[in-house]
Amino acid sequence: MSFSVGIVGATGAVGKEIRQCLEKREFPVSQLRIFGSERSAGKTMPTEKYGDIEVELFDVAKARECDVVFLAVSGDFALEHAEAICKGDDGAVVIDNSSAFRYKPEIPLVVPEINGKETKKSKLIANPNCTTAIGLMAIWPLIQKFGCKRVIMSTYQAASGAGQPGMDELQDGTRVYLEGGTPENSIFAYPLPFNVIPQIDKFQENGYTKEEMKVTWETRKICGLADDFPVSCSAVRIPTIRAHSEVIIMETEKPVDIKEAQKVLDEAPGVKLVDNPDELAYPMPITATGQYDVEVGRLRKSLVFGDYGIEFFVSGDQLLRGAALNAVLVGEEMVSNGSIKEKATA
Ligand code: 11C
Repeated sequence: MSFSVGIVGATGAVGKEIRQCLEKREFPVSQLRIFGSERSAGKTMPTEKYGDIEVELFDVAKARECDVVFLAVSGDFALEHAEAICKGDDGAVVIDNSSAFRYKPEIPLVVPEINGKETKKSKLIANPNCTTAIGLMAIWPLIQKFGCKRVIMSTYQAASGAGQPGMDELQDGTRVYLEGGTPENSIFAYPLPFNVIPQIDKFQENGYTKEEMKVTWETRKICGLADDFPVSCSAVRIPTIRAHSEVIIMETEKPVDIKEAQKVLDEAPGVKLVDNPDELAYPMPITATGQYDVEVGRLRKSLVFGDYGIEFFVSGDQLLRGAALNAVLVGEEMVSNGSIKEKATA
């Protein structure tokens, strides 16, 4: 069985990675269709596996012809078109990377290794925020083993979270800075080279940013926790290119044995345990970049929560586990559970 697959936004940073994940993971594709704006329609996109593909001007009717469509576009675009693409028996499954549908109770928000079964409930699936998805790869196995009373996170987020323009602004600004100039900024609130910025997305009335609240809301929803389960995040932008890092502190219900925690994480899907301080082995953005697995290390008993707490460090590729890989894994799950179906051809 193989499927007609569409990507909307394939020229952006996440869209490119979705196409590459489909190729590398040998997603069963009978036809790959790339949809874009008037600016990119008619251009040719070379692909390794599927040859040269002409970018088609997006319209809902064409997207509906696909079996599954990956949206790597803005929330506004998704809000306008996603439901129309998947509506009815003859619509396509839609896997949306934006935050447009994440907080709607009827739309599954999925990390396949945690709540993949949710994909059976809807033809429209929301892909989580990158920071949430990366952190949960380690948090979820530990919740299952030790239970959890609260989670506190501090993040160190790469420029790629703001897409290709964010990565370009960091690289161009670094060159300017090293030549003695003053870098300009339009994507980030301040110049990012040689700086850290304690703001990602807009400030909310409670003093947290939208990015920080996304981590709270999404952790609760994906892990099936109570609506008031305590999860707090401080999100900080740092001048790295494409892997997010996170310090995570969990207060647990059961006492934590660090060796057991290491074993749990070593066996967890999507996780690479990198935890040998004697050899200076710990997660870093530079080693996590380009990897499917999220690196987890620096595991230690919490000085704050004693036996009932664990602290650790995580680095994961923002464009892969944080976006494209997770979306393609959702697609794979929906192929194997029969939620993505081949349309009958005339
Ligand atoms: C960042 N995490 O690093 C954000 C980008 O909710 O899909 C991801 C925005 C989202 O800037």
